Amino acid sequence: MLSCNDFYKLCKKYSFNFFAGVPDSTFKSWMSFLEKNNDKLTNIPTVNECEAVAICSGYHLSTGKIGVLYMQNSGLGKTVNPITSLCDPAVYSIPILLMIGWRGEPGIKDASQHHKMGPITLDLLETLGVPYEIITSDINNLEKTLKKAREYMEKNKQPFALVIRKGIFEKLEEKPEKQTDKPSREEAIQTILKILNGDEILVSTTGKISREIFENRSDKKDCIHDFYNIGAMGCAQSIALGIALNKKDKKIFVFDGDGSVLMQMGGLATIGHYQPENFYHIVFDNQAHDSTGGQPTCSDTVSFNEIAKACNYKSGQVVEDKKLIENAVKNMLKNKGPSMLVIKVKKGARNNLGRPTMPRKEHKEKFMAHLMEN
Ligand SMILES: Cc1ncc(C[n+]2csc(CCOP(=O)(O)OP(=O)(O)O)c2C)c(N)n1
Repeated sequence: MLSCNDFYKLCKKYSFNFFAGVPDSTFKSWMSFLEKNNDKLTNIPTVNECEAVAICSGYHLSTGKIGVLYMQNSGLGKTVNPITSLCDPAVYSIPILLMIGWRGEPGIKDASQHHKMGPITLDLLETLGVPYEIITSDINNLEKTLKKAREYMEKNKQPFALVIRKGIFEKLEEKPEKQTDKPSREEAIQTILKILNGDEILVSTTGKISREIFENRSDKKDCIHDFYNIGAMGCAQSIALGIALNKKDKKIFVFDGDGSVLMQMGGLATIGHYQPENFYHIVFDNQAHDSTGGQPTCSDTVSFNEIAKACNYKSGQVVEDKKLIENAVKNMLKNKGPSMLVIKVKKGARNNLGRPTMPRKEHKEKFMAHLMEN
């Protein structure tokens, strides 16, 4: 196991002091270490991975130093544009150390949304002309790699990647969450599901939100009203818009997270512009990327409901009190959408949370059949 402190010492030794990115569970412990040691290292959690490329570029432009961008390999897909059109030597030649969590590595069990990106990650880096090393828990190799990366980037002024295998970092003890009166995300979901009549269409975001919806559906077999957007983080709202515009006689709900909305916040403008009256956007705001280990988002300084209204949603409200959720949802349903309800929830989920069990494509076919026949 790689100790966070050893990794930290190497970062210091090779002058990697500035971090920005979107978390991945592959380096969950390193993320908590960064949070605790933010007086020693700078860490900027970003809303998406493209933003992190840009911030690291600005860091380089203003200091001549090299930043570290951490992300899951799904995020690498998003960064293809800024890597090729900003950092590539054909344009500005900007070095960044990419720290990539390798989900879906061939031969290692992982969820289906990683099955494509896992096996093509190294090929993608090769296509981009980004040299890489695969990082294991061997500290001596890591030191050699950081030295090599530093030398390569200084000489060539280009990105270099560390591909981080799953499970190499030591596990750190998790500190108990602060006591709060806020409901858990699952309690809030349960309250809403009880109010709905069962005919609404529900599109949910990446991570534990989708798992909690599935777990609280009494018919765990078909779930024909639900579309679980298990990958494509931030896209649930736009999938729902595509459905809402074409199924005007149905009420379309999005169950979203603060991290997910932030990742594609521009989508709110399209929703507001097209004014789907049957569109109900619920944001479970725990100020964290709970599904990858609870790393903070910047939502504590964001008013999603005000942003939604400024993007032409018909209404936007916030509830913090468990007892007010029911009324807020009922009120929302009395009026035409698009509307947003932000529910402040606490971090965390139960340990025995299951996952949707039906095969993805089969589930999609049933969902489509239901939508198209009704
Ligand atoms: C492009 C991309 N980057 C990162 C991830 C890893 N990831 C999966 S779920 C998640 C957190 C989602 O946070 P939020 O929407 O706030 O929901 P929560 O888990 O807090 O309920 C992250 C960062 C991903 N799936 N895709």
